[in-house]
Amino acid sequence: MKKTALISGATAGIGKATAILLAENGYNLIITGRRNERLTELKHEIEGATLSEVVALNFDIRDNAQVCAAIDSLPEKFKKIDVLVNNAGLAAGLGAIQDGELDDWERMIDTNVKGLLYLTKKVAPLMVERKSGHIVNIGSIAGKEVYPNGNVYCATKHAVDALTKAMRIDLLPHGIKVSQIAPGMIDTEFSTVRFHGDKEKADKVYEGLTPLYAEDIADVVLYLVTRPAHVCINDIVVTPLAQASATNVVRK
Ligand code: NDP
Ligand code: 8X3
Repeated sequence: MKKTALISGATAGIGKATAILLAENGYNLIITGRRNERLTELKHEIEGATLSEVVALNFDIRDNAQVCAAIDSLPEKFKKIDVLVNNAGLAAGLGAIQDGELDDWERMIDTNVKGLLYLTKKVAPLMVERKSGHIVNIGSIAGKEVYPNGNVYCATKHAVDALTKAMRIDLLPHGIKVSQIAPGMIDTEFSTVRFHGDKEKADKVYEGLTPLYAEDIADVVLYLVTRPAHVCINDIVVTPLAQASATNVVRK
């Protein structure tokens, strides 16, 4: 029987690439995001190209009522979730703490921390019931280090780092694996979102170097979820060759 993976934030970047790769590797999928057109398009693309079944759930992860209603609406078969990839997230703004925008801070905290918690709170009990499952949290190098002007984004990803460790301990008696991937620079829509749609500014982040691509992180997710039953990879930091830490980057 095919396994089922739920991937939050599958309308772009890491989530979309992970959905495609897991489907190619025999998973049925639950894909989520706010942009419904993209979800529908991805569902059709995957179902046309693979033997996977795809359920698309359109909701804002910041709204617990929407999260609960979406998971409750799943057909029984799709409630047997083997893999949860907590990926939906964003950075909003890059500036000194004294100049921070409250709205940016709230979006990051509500999405990266509270949204991840809302979804985990709905899915983890389904895994506990079956004494089986694997949660993969997409953290960041920003959850391992703090860099200039990264303040609140770094704090949210430090929270993901802490929650990953906490979940692994709490879910240990139930046979559920919990892993984190903490990537460095990946060329996705991430920087365009961070700079509120300023694509030119976003492109500068990756200028003069070869960044990671979403597919590189999808590849790590696939590796994590295909280890033997007795192996749990706790944490992986992945950077492009051109990056040694959050702030040490070489450009041509
Ligand atoms: P993208 O901007 O390409 O994708 C982000 C995804 O998150 C989209 O599918 C978006 O869907 C979803 N999302 C954002 N807000 C919400 C919301 N409120 N409700 C539901 N879904 C939401 O970025 P990435 O793929 O790069 O980012 C994925 C994860 O990787 C994030 O957690 C990010 O912090 C992390 N990361 C990214 C790095 C990078 O350099 N790119 C490096 C390290 C970590 P939609 O807008 O349709 O709702
Ligand atoms: C995204 C990577 O370095 O912009 O999490 O924080 S970074």
